[in-house]
Amino acid sequence: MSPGVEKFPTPKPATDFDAIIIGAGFGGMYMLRKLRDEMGLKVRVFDKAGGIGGTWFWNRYPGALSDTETYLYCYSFDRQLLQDWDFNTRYITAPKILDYLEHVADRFDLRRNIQLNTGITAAHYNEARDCWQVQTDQGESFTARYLVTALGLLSATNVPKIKGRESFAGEQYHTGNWPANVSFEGKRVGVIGTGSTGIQVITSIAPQVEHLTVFQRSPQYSVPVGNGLVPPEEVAEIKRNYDQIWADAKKSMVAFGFKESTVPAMSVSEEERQATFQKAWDKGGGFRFMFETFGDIAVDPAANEAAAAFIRSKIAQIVKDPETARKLTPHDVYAKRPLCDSGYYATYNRDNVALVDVKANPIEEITAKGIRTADGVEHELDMIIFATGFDAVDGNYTRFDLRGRGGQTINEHWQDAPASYLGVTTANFPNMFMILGPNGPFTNLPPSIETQVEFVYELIDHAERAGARSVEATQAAEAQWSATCKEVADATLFPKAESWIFGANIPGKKNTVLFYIAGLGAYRNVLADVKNAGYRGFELRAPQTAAVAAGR
Ligand code: FAD
Ligand code: NA7
Repeated sequence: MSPGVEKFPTPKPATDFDAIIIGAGFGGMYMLRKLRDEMGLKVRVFDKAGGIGGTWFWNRYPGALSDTETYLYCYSFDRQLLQDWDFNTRYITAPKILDYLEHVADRFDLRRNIQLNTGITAAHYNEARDCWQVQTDQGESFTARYLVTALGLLSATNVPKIKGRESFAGEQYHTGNWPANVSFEGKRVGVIGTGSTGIQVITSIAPQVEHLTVFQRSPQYSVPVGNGLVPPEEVAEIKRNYDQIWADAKKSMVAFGFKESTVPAMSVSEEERQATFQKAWDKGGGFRFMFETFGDIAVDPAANEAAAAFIRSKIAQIVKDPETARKLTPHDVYAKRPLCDSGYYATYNRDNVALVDVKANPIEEITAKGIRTADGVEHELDMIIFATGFDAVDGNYTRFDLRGRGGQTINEHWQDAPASYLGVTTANFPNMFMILGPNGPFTNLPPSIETQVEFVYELIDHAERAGARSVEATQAAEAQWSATCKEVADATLFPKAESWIFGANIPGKKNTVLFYIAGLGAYRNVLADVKNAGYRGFELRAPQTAAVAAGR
């Protein structure tokens, strides 16, 4: 038994596990490592997937690529892991991210505590016994004192309810649940959706398919990703400087590894502004374009319009057919998750690619042969790809039977809006800790995940040392955090664009604030303040000696 366990004197209820973690992606795997190896807890991770890796297990569609630069799309917690990781491309493809996570699982011997192919169907907090009771889709049930939900924020797939979908005689796939060995050769393929995923899949498969029809609801602002080889000297330099790189990233706003600009776009001459945008366009990277060029693109309408106009001018230059260019050109605010691509707009210059604007000409139904639009045209297809995104952030929470104190369901608790205290806990759900829950930071995610896992670890440690039976956020702290997140979001242009960042992509979903947009540095400062103030906003409850003694 590790020294970590021995130092906590309070008798604990007898449970199958000290902690159950749901989800074996970046978040769940690191949480397992911390709780098992550093605190000595008995832990089991469950995932409905057939492999570890979360997002990168599921999203195997062609062209899937992280648009965080490779050297920052990884864990930072282990220096040697960073030194040993060989990479040579600026951005990392999905299969390589999965390889990396597989390596992490082996290196830290994580697999022995991960149960795959097992969905959690219910998790109920049992107040009398101070524990979580968890049921799986394999008919098992387990108890644990702590529940960590690392369910993923872009994981619950959104398949739109389009009339006739079941009648389609060809193949149909959602990008977030992509099977092995899909072949495109000689096929007429339709892609619905042009977000980050749609852009990647469209650009990647266009040269492989016989014909591609893109069904676009909203035109998008996208800039080149700028992928390519990283010279070995640069990799060596990154490895030498890793400590500083992470320290800087964790103090920054979006944690994408560059210095965010503080220069207002309208404070420089038109010539300088265009030169700055052009430089960013040539270098590549969506977050770079939005945050490294000028400091106010996401907040000042004039700055935003300048950036948007620059991208529009590029579309006009790249796309040869004026009508296609017109359809591809956005006119709304540039305030969705910034996108980048490997030749997206130019793909529409190919003879085998057609664009259908489904806002002007909506999809009426899916037929056995393809997709019929309102103009009466039946687009004949062999395959339909739904690149239609996710029920983001709370989607996986509301899809299983999750109940806190007094049997309250998460849907009841989040009736007005998904809420949390600091993105990691929610009131009335004692001893439950979320990784990337609602109102967490909006950044390159691995460092935010690590930040949350480490905070949760310390909070559990704090509760254990105090001999508490449970720890939970107060309602007041949660309400205050929601108000803070709203205030921060309202000071930006992000709420003005309709996207998953505010739940606007799902029909019937309330449009609410789902992120803390002040950045990772600010977020880490808040967490440090909360901790230094004796975990302000959290309530520790004393052990129920009788219940503890009674055990299971
Ligand atoms: P996930 O990796 O989503 O893992 C959650 C796991 O929980 C899943 O395996 C799921 O099966 C499991 N699960 C959920 N509910 C249950 C249940 N009831 N029972 C059992 N198992 C369950 N982020 C970036 O920072 N940069 C990027 O460039 C980037 N690119 C992305 C590209 C795509 C296509 C997608 C979809 C996401 C991207 N992301 C990116 C976000 C990405 O999701 C995170 O970076 C990160 O992988 C999240 O890790 P996680 O462990 O929190 O969740
Ligand atoms: P997104 O960004 O939500 O994009 C989904 C796309 O699908 C988007 O273009 C939607 O149109 C479109 N969509 C959704 N429903 C429909 C229907 N019913 N009809 C037509 N088109 C539809 O998801 P992604 O997977 O691309 O990216 C999500 C994040 O994952 C991304 O930011 C990365 O972080 C990884 P819309 O634009 O809303 O009009």
